Amino acid sequence: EDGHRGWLRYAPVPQTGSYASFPTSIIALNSTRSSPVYTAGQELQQGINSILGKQLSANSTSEKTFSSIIVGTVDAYAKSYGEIDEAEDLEEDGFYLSTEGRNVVIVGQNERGALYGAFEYLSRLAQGNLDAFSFVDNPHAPIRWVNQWDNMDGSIERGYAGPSIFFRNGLVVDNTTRVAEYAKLLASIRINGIIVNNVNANATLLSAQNLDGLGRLADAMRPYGIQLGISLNFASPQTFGGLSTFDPLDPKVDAWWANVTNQVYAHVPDMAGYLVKANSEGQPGPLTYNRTLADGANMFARAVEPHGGIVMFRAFVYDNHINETNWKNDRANAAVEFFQDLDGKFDENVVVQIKYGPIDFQVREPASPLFSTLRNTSTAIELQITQEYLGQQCHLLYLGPLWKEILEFDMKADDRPSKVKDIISGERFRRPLGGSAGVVNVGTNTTWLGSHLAMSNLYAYGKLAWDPALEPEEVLQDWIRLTFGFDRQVMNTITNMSMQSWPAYENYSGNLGIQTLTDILYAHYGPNPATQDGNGWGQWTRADKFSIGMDRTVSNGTGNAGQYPPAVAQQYENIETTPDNLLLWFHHVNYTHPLKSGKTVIQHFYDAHYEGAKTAQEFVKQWASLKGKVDSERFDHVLFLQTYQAGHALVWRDSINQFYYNLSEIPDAAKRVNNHPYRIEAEDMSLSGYKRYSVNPFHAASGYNAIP
Ligand code: BDP
Repeated sequence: EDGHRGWLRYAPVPQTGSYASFPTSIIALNSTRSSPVYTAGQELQQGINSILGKQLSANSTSEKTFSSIIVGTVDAYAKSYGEIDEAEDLEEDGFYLSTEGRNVVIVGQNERGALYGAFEYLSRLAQGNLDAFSFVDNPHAPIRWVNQWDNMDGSIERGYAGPSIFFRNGLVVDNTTRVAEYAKLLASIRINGIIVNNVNANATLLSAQNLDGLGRLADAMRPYGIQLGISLNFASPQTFGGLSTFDPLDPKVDAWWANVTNQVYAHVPDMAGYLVKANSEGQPGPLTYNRTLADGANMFARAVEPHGGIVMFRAFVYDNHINETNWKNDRANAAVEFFQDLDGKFDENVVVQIKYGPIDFQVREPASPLFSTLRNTSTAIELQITQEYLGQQCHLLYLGPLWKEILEFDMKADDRPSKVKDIISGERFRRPLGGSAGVVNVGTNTTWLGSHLAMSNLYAYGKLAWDPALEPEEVLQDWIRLTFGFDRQVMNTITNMSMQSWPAYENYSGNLGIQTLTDILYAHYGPNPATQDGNGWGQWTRADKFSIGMDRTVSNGTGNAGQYPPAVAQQYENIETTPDNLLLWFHHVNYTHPLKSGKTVIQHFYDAHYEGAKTAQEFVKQWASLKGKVDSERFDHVLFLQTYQAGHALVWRDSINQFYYNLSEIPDAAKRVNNHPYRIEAEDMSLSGYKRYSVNPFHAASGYNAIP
């Protein structure tokens, strides 16, 4: 159990009588090799053999045996067996699944839908569900993509599971076995597109050799209905193409991109489209030539339009050298400031891809106000499966509940229900396109993400992209059954640990909306609140001796609260109606400010850090109780990570508490902070073979020293 099959383990299930009348053959209608329907047939055959130990014959003709599993598109089904009523309700990528008659019928609106239906059926079998059911399932949104931040040299930006499965030494890899396996996992959670290279893109991806390579990647993923797309570097016409400019309104530049795009499509005829990060964090973009971001996006849109492609244009545009001395400056305002005047100016095949919060994947952020600003532009939400600021897969953090909260948030645009999930689906503002992009960053590690338990996040991402109405806990439990089997204690324990994991991490990292308080300058990992302020990145806390928090009100602060529709703006403007967990996101208050709970801000900090770290200690015991119930390979791996997390949670607790104690000099009512009665400093022991060194940042170690 090295994790490489993820949740598609197809472990044998305890069988009951109802398995006796199981179908004896699989018919994959009109399938040609490497088509998704063919894949569906193969997958059903292998999966059923593995789950039920039944060897079914598989063929592509319509001749039924007494009882068959029939999988195909709605058109293929109608030709062989006649129309089915439910077909009328099918939308793009949707499927109809019925086990009610003698046959199992799996019909997709298209081939991809048929494959999704097959995976759904297998998922139910693997969870021991043999009920008779019949239903139509359609996606909430058409775009359900993942992004990989893989570099051409094989490294992965913010990837925590080894090098890239796509690139090595500047080139696309030759062996695409892992690529196909990844595509299979993605298809099983109904993902339909993937951007394979980093948003900080390298133009050498466009070399002739790499275009061949892209063709190879697309071929490996096409049988799973996953369309390939790529990130582009805006300056490519100049840096790679040898032109003197990359001005998006220069006809030479336009022609250059049209030509490159034609070449890309010659290798990947069904390419999904482009992803573009422009004028952000040092990346080139149209602003260099005083052109708008829409001018830039539309240039790519024109190039892909004849091929049916789309452009995902990122809203993550901000100045990373903002002047902190100006009280009114605020990075959280950037996206709306850059995009508000461009609404309606993007071509129809452009989708603006918006990170869930206004800053950057922090442990707690409000939903980005840009979701309600853009009414005449298609939008998608960007989520992060890779835990960049959230413990980098060394800390357990099940993200389903965080995403759910954002997706269900009501922006109240024009005082009408306007949940984020219905904005990004295109429904609320009647847009033709929309959906989600999840930054995954799997690597060559057999666990894909570097941690077995972190895979629940990838699973939940796909499930919520398809249907945001799902409950994250139920999604988690499906994943647990598929990944670890049916034992009740295993189920309860992993459920408890996962559901407590976001609150725990928030408790021992950054509370009350102050952001995660990791090191900001590079690693984004351990505690380092001192790096938040005093630089141009704009993830400021404005903490001083007496007070803390960003005043984002319209009346006294940066005006950010005013970027939301009036009903939400009023809620955040007013300190009384701002929820405590976003208090310091929107307001600057004294450490002694009382919260709704009655505690002061500083005492809440102290207490929460103790509580969060305590929960992380309990995870170790909870996991250890599963010894013998989980195979030893995964048991040991998870135990190692949980033990590590328990230790690191203490580092977090004490660093953050000490930092704010030093700053405020307000004692902890429970007399724990700055006073550790039970602690024995390693540097006070007699050391043999160990050296002492001073730790930077100093507050990450008690006594400022570590003994490695
Ligand atoms: C930040 C990451 C950086 C990414 C950037 C982005 O630290 O590595 O390039 O986001 O999303 O969170 O473009």
